[in-house]
Amino acid sequence: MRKEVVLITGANGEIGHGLISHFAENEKTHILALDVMPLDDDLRSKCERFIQGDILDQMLLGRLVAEYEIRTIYHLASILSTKAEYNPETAHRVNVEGTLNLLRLAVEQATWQGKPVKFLYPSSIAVYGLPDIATKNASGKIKEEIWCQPTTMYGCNKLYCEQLGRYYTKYYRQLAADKNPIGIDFRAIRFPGLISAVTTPTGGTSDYCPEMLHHAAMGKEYRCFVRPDTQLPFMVMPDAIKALLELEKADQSNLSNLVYNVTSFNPSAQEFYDIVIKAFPNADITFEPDIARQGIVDTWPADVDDSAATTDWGWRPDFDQERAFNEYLLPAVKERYL
Ligand code: AKB
Repeated sequence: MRKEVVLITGANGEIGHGLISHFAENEKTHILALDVMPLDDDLRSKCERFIQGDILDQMLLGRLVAEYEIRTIYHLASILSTKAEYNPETAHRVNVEGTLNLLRLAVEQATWQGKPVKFLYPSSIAVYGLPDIATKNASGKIKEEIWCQPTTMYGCNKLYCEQLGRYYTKYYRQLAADKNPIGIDFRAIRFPGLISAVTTPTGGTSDYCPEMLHHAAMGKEYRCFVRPDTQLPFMVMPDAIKALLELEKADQSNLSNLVYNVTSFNPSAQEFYDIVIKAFPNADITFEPDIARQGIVDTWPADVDDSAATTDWGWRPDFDQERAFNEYLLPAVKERYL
């Protein structure tokens, strides 16, 4: 008998940390964790098994199919927006070919199991591409179907993988004579910038908020790479984990979309700075905008409309801006660094 597991790729990343900790504390879930980097020691004991390996390694993925019954996949592995711009072709391989490998694995598992495998995919506000700052300021809350003209490789990859998810769910091998109706159940969330109190992001362009907070708490100087008036939607990590878990549990018949926006609050960089400086009055933070990275952030929406998620699966964040800082971020970073 193959062991029933939940597969988490990119397990050592920020969302992986939150997800594995949640499963370990709240649910009897056997986790098969995969990452190209070693998994942090405190997470290893929470997993059934950790494999250090690459999602581009098809032999490795083939062995997983043979050994485990994978009921749900949280495919978190990806190269984020800033890092992707330094090597777009490598990013494409990891973000697109890697996802394709996992989708294929999911279909194979579904065929063995005789029922669809759930595939949870973190997409991003990077799929949006607003043409200029005037349009961004005038657009308000962006719905899922508009301004999907990304300007980054990462954004292109995420948007395309959403489409691959749709294809594998609804149209895979649609002309085959032996067409197998059992496929995958793809569900994606377009995350805003994420802020965790226990990990710091690497390689993203929304990283200025979490970086500002963690540098201030550590007593390290921080040069913020965007203008003070820059505005993006954000969410704290516990709400990101909650969103993934709630979408996973949602009744399929209630889901009118395969892809959903979620958000919580959307401070300007100046507002974020004001809160951080109040909590850490000696923090050494200055604004030194990097024109290229600023250009990317300026194409992302100032806010998103997450009403479809609210209607279809009852989405509501636990943390608004005030609660996020007062009850999660500030107490946790102070305990961690001070
Ligand atoms: C990034 O900045 O690349 C990510 C994202 C917005 O998806 N945090």
